[in-house]
Amino acid sequence: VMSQDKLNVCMDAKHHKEKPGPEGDLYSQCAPWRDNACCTANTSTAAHNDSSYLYNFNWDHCGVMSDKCKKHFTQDTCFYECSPHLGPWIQDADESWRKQRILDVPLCKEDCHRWFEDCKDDFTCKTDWHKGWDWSSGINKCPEGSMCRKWTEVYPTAKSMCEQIWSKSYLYTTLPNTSGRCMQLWFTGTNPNKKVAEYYLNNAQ
Ligand code: FOL
Repeated sequence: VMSQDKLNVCMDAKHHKEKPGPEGDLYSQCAPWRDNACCTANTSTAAHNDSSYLYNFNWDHCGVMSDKCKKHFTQDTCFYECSPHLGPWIQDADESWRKQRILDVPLCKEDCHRWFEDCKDDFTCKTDWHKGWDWSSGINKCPEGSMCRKWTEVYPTAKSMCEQIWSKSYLYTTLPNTSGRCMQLWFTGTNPNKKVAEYYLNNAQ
């Protein structure tokens, strides 16, 4: 049935596989997705590299990003590239680099808050990291006229960061990991997000 499709799919985007499946050898922080993934092993390795071929994205656009902050961006990349349970939130996108995107994925409170806590001493020049960079050098630099500012000046709250950084990929929630009603970027063992996707599929938002 149609709703079964949505439980186990990959979005039509830049590096996603056509269909999810086992990979066996996903790298480091992407390893939790190895039993069923939308990313290849190569994508999982690239997810851990600075300015990788995935998007040539430069985390260090306002000085070197701290390791404790960067590990959350690596985890976000694993989640974005590897998750096979994003069906309820996949939308068509009008973008040059992907046909589909995710919108308003309900993120567990813990993941959003830890990400914000670990990044709040870093710096950035933009609120929406999807658009408006200077790509003239091949990697993104801060556009002319923008200034590097403290993280907390750009994002006053964890909510503002989680929702704005990837143009509403995530919806901030106050739901805890244990609720089964929010998606987790960080997990070990069985992927807890399958049941969450099932819930939202059967209880249309
Ligand atoms: N993580 C999550 N959770 N959601 C995402 O949508 C997501 N997307 C990326 C990485 N992690 C994600 C991909 N990031 C550009 C910038 C960032 C990016 C992909 C592409 C980029 O080329 N921006 C151009 C505009 C390109 C266009 O729209 O044609 C720019 O103006 O800076």
